[in-house]
Amino acid sequence: MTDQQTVRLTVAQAVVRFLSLQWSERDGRRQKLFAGCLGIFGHGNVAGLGQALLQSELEHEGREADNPLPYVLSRNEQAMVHTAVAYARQKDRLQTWACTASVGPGSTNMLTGAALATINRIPVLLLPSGTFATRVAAPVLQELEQPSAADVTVNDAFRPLSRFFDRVNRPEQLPAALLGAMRVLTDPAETGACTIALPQDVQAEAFDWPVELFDDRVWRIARPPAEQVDLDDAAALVRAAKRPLVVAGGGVHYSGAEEALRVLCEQTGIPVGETQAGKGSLPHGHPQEMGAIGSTGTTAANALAAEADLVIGVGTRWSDFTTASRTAFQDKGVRFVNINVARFDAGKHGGLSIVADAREALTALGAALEGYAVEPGYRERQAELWAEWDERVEAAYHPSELVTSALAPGLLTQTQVIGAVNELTDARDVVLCAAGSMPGDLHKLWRVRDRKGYHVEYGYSCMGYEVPASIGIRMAEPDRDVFAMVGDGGWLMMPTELVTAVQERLKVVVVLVQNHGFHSIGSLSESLGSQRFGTRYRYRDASSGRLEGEKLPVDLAANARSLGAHVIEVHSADELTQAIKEAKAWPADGGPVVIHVETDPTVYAPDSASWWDVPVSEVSELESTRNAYADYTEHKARQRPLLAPTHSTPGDTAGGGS
Ligand SMILES: Cc1ncc(C[n+]2csc(CCOP(=O)(O)OP(=O)(O)O)c2C)c(N)n1
Ligand SMILES: [Mg+2]
Repeated sequence: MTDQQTVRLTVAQAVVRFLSLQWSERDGRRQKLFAGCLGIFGHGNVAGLGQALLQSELEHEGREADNPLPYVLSRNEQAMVHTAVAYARQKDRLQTWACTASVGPGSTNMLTGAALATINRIPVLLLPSGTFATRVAAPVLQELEQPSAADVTVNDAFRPLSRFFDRVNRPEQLPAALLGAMRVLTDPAETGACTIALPQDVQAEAFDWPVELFDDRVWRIARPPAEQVDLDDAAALVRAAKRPLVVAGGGVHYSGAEEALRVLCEQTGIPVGETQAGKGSLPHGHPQEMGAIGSTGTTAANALAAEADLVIGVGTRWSDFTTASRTAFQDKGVRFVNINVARFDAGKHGGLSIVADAREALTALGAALEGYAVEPGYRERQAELWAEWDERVEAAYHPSELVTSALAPGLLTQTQVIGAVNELTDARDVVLCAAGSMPGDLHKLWRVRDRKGYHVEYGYSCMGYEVPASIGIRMAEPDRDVFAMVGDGGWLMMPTELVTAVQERLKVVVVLVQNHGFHSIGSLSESLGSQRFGTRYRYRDASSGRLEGEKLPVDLAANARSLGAHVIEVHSADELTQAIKEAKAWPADGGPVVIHVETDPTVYAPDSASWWDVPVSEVSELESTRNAYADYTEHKARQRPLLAPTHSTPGDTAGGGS
């Protein structure tokens, strides 16, 4: 016996108590790390974490607001991870949710969410349940049996998708697992899905825990400063550049670096192109704001990218959409400076790495660039390019009579829908999207007026993210209205989470864009010579045997209504205006509103003058494919390796011209 003070709890009770006591802190502000626990119970967790969460809820009966780990029942385990991710992203990664799922399919349903969280660098804590650690009654219901590896469970599938993984087979292992997960969740460079697999028997097992496991614990979110040598080199590179360009990624938002970026850009005149996660880094209308960059970019940002001799990436992981599959940057001597809290991203494109917090690094770089500004001609070029683009956006928001009269009765253009939502919502409202043709159109066209007003998940671009994510955003910031733009394809993947919004009386607005199939992949297919094959929602035609028959008699408005939403069906621009106003006036605790609108999938947003690498069949019996392949090889020729190292001494080899 020792004089160690202990408290006897089950593993699950210990998990709940521990999570209740975690805090994050940044810039002197402290907040709960976990807003609560999302879950769906089954035999893996009902008596373990389920019992522990019940106990916590009952302890706070009548004082629900004091319950440190409230439970929210979701409808699908993938969806609950999306909800947690959206919440964490909206909270700049300072707060998140835990997610508990049952053994087997309940847990593996979370895999897609895990991948999405890790790819987008968003913290979520996943608690999949596992089959008996003791294995006395194996195989149990839903247990995977691998004849060649007896200790493998379906939860091993989380390993490659998680930034931290542990399985607690013995209660003694729990403290280290919890502390490890907290460390990674709160590390801005490492963060992503953190998974602690909890076998069903272990969850219910009692243990004498050291009391200090349940002390309040504060995790300070680091703001590592840049090293002076790196800043000096970066400043020298900027001073030597004629056409510098900033590419702002999600890291600008997570760090809260928007103001530092604005100051730097105003001081120097350096223009900014934004990735999907970085959109809104500068507000719409700022003179250095060139909007979206890359495959779904504005012609303004893309023209400047093509000419840039120095590209300063801030908090970006340089996805192919950002680099237009490495065709965006065409200057022969182009060099990169990468400001990123993750060394992994900072090293990309042979860039000069500034491994630092974005806000800290931008502020310090601004100081190092004292007295420097781009030439006036470069500012003029930015203004011209932007004016030209903005005019196109205006025309897309308000299509001419010529365009609208060509549409079938009752149809609107998608860009018209985007325009109406943009113009009739408040600056602080959040537009939300993830997959289909809408993310690209929003990236180009949406006018962001608030740093947290744009939420497009485009790391995993996961159909079905939108409805569950709208719940996460609304829970994170109940004083903002959230408008989820969802295609009919995306809707059909995950409409059911609407029921969770009904249950929680959450006002979320879904703009459900019906175009009878995949506008996005349909046009991609056409451009690649595959003739929109298999991308339309049609009956199988009796004579041809192909999916080319009549449109399907699917009533998605009725579908939304059946799930408990208030549904508004619109058939004209005026009705759309009324619907958005009605949604805005909808009570804050009135539950979900769905605006159902049909659009014409053959009217496109303005072109980006850019490219995205999707391979085309090299040989084909189809002329359409052969033509597409010829086109493809032309684009491929513009692709660049972006390998040239950016040396620290300008005038030596960096930016050296060829
Ligand atoms: C889960 C998932 N499956 C498949 C895809 C590939 N995909 C991207 S967009 C798309 C079609 C989306 O259709 P819809 O939501 O109707 O939007 P639209 O293209 O019509 O704008 C598909 C199948 C994906 N991104 N996510
Ligand atoms: Mg569609």
